[in-house]
Amino acid sequence: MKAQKLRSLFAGDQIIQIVGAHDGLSAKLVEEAGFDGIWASGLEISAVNAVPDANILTMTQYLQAAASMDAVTNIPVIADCDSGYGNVNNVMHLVREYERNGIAAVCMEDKLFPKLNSFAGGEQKLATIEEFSGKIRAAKDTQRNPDFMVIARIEALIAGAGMDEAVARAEAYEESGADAILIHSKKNDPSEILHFLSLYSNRLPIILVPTTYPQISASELQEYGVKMVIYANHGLRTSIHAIRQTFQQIKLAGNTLQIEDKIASVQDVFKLQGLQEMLDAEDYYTEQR
Ligand code: SPV
Ligand code: MG
Repeated sequence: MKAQKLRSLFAGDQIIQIVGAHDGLSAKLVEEAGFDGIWASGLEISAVNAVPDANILTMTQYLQAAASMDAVTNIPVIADCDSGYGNVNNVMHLVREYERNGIAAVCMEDKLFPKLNSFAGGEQKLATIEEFSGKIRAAKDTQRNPDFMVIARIEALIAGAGMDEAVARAEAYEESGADAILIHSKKNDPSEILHFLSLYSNRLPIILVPTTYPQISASELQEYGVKMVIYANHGLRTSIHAIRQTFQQIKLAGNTLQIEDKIASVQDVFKLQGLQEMLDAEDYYTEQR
């Protein structure tokens, strides 16, 4: 059902805007803010476990986080599946499991396992075009619901492999049956991405993650024909900042008086937990009938 919803967003004329989350609560906040979908971010999920974004966690842990997001929201979840957690066998397994858990789309990147976050420096090791194309074909052959989407993420620009390589990969992944292309860049302006867009003929929908080039707006990206934008980690970074400030203020003041009106109320927490709905259901089902 959510896969169908996501397909219909792709068929519409508006740019799709989704936001990163790492659990049920952060996913609910994405939905509450009115976004189109949720990005089950590998960076966020690993960060809230305080481990690097480098496949330290297992597929099951990433899947559980994504499934918790899906369980409490009505908008589609797109799961960041890194490089597919292994080889084509792992890819087939992940597609079965993510699809079975209600996830609308999976995104896989053309790096080797274990992957390293694209902004982490270090060596970004690319899979060969043939190897990654095999993963896309395996994923597409495994899915059961035709609406489920497989997004191919190109890391050639991140790895310094050049524009020609990035375009060649987009064409190869399109050929392999990918439903959309995510082209990633770590440049601090959109020039590299705009150059890519001018060379790739946009046959598949294009997805961007403008973390390092935040100056370009969604409406400008829409004019360039971009179909989806992912604000991948802004909730996580907000919460780190806010929690740190609150804790420092409590430590300094020796009480919580100054921060009480700056933080969410307990009633707000209850609302996000669906407390009233639970109590209403309890009354309804325990009434004498
Ligand atoms: C994530 O959110 O985990 C992503 C986006 O994959 S990035 O951190 O930019 O690689
Ligand atoms: Mg990631």
